[in-house]
Amino acid sequence: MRKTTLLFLFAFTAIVAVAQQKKTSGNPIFPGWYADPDAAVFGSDYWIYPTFSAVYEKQTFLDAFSSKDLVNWKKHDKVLDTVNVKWAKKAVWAPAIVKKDAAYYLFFGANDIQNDNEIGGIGVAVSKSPSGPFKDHIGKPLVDKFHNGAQPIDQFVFKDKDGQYYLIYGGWSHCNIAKLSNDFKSLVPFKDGVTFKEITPEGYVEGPYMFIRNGKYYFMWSEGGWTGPDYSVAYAVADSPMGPFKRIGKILKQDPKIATGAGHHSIIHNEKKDAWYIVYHRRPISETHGNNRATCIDEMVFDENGLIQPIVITNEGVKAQKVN
Ligand code: FUB
Repeated sequence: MRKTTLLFLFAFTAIVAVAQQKKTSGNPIFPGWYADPDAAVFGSDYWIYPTFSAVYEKQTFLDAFSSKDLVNWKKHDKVLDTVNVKWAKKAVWAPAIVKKDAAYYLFFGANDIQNDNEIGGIGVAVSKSPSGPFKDHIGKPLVDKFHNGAQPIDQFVFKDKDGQYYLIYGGWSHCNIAKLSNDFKSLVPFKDGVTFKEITPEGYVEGPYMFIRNGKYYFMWSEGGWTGPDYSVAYAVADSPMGPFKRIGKILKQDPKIATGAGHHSIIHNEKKDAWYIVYHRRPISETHGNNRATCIDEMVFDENGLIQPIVITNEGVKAQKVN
């Protein structure tokens, strides 16, 4: 065979390989150590806001990623930087994004406080664009103390059917729900005067997430230790965001042939196709270091009774899917 023919064949094979690769997202979906991914849909774009997974002292910013098809992702550097949040010094964790009216709000944990005497907790930053720059919304943490034993980290913002926004959060195996004020600058007590209501289900460790499907409230959380292989996700279903939440079972966990420590997730619902995706982090089988976590995506399927089927974690990820 002539050299030019060989070169042509080589180039053709490479092009076909790239084209085939592009048909699915692959897992991880973007390079780098990124954990605790919070996913959202804004207009015709998917967005993911993860934790930069590194030693606490280097966790002083948050990057974001956007995509039109779940396959090709664009990085947005430092959408939040602690330069714009005076009280946040380290351990900027587990972003939670929400769009309200004309603004984007990015909730985050910072400083990994161990007691009520330390400065830190859950903050909120605001921007006119999903790509930032996000600036501190209130100049101090929104939650800066332990309530009901919950470390103020791992926040999720949930919008109920009536338009009320709730902060659902908590580490150290306790989960609280609190009502957000309309301007997201404070928390509003419930009718009984209590501000923080504990909704911790059996097995809960951290990383709460909530969504509504067919009128039911699905509550999900992470179990196990985040630096180890047994990190995983379980869920419960209730008729109210306050629960009570009775644990149904685990739906995401390691597959030692693919990856370990699969947990701290969020959900994408493509309403047009009624397709559900779970976005989560996991540790490649070649890695054992706690921080070596990468962001992945797989399909989430319900059975006819509305129960979530165990997630099959893959190397392929998901097929291309536009928002509309
Ligand atoms: O990324 C730091 C911490 O690891 C998160 O806050 C936890 O949920 C765990 O994923």
